[in-house]
Amino acid sequence: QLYLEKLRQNSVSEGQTKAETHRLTSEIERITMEQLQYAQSGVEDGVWTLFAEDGEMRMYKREEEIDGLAVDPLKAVHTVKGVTAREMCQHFYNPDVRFEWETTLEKMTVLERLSDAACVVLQVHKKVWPATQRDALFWSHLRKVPKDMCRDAHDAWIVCNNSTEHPNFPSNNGKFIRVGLTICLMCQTYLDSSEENGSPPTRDNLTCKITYCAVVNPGGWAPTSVLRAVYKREYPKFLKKFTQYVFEKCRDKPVCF
Ligand code: 6CM
Repeated sequence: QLYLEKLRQNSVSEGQTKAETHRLTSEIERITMEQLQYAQSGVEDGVWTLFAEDGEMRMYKREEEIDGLAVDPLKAVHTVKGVTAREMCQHFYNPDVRFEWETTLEKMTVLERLSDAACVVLQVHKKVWPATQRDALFWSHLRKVPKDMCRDAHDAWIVCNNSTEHPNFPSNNGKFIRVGLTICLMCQTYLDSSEENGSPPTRDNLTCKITYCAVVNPGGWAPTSVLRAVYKREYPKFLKKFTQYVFEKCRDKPVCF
């Protein structure tokens, strides 16, 4: 409760998002905080297996099954220079730009705008042979991380996406199988020594540390080998493409903290 109060005060005093309440407020607060702690915990415990590496990017997974379906948790870390945590997270959250970087999508509908930093989205993903096509219905929330939870970073932001239900769009209605998901993108901005010199930071002085966590339940039959092959190909492709997209989009714009 204390923590939730701190978050509300933080978002109001920062002047970014109004502390509006709506039917999903408490669920969103709880799961976003859980995801923040999960994202901040390390991958050095011997439980995670490195499966992809490219430059600064590292992707880890844990192989897990529920009722014979692979639900492998994924955790990825990456470092990108020249962008802030806020810029990264805003582009991940904003449904209006999703088709500019998300390559697995066929259709996306914003079902509800709960506040200026929370919405409910229905997505239809491209079909992967030989499995039934999937859809996903989830709330999405963008949030600045309270200063005392940023550790050594200048600032930190998080986006959390989590499955939900909507009476007008029931799951598994014939055409698609609904996936279940809990996904977060947590980004931290680091400044180099320019701050100490007293000059305002430029893009050359910024580094963004990115942590992406995903647990996706395929929701119904999908061959495990195909699923793992799809994830092995798609997650690195997504993170590289998305971070490059944000870098390009922001490079000629004023820095946004
Ligand atoms: O996080 C990512 N994208 C966000 C915005 O779209 C959002 C995405 C959620 C959907 C993730 C589920 C994708 C399922 C794709 C179909 C699976 C096929 C199963 C059949 C295989 C035999 O959080 C980036 C998501 C990158 C996904 C690889």
